[in-house]
Amino acid sequence: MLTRRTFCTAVSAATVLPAGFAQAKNPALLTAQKGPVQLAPSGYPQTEVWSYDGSLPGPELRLPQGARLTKRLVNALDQPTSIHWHGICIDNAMDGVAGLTQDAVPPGETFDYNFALPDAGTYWYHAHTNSMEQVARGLAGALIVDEPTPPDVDQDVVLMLDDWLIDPQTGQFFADFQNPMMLSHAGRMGNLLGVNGRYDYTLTAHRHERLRLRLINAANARIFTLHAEGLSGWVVALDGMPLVTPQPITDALILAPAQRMDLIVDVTAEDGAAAGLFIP
Ligand SMILES: [Cu+2]
Repeated sequence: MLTRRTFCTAVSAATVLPAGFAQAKNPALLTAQKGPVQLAPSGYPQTEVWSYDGSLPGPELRLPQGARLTKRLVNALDQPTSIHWHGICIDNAMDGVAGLTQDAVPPGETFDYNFALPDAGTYWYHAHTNSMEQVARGLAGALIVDEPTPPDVDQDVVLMLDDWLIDPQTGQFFADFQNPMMLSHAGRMGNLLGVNGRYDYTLTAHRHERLRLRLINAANARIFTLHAEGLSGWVVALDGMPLVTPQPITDALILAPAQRMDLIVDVTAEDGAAAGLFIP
């Protein structure tokens, strides 16, 4: 149905695509809600997604190391939900696993998350109630904790990889989230791949710029294999943990579901040439 290219950094003087998503109204709140977004290419119907604050992925939360994250989850869905803060060393009561560390938040109710962020790195947050469906419908976002002195780069960009299983006729998610055939094989694989909620995500960068790319695999089941082209650099962190010795990028980059990988890369492509991370 769609392009196999996940994203590219266009080194030509292209314009960055408009986000086109609503912004959070109240920064103290994180509202799980339903709403339409244009996930598939124009010409296809909009998709009714479940998201935080109406954007897919949810708002990028970025705080300094040592800060506290305080968010009131507002459940505007019509089923219970909760938020798990993936990879953070956290008070257990804040971990968001419904039935284990808290009760799921019923529709129309709220839950106050309030916890310290002891470690810098690339994390993410996602629903942890009926996760197979809620995460697949879009309830996820990036959580970035900045070092006191971050590496010197020209751009620091989150790239949230995902796939969605959408009926091209209706634009809606195929609703059999517990499909036995999928569960007993490789899991629920989408037919539409995207980055930061877009099937055609591009990032504008120029030759010799140094980029920190924070990859997050938000897909339920897909393992992403990416090849760097027109970029050279290192893997510098995995799952929020800085590597003692950065690893030069020589082979394919492989990200399992929920895995995170920080790259620092220099754009080596000539001006006007395409560069990026591609699925072979
Ligand atoms: Cu998780």
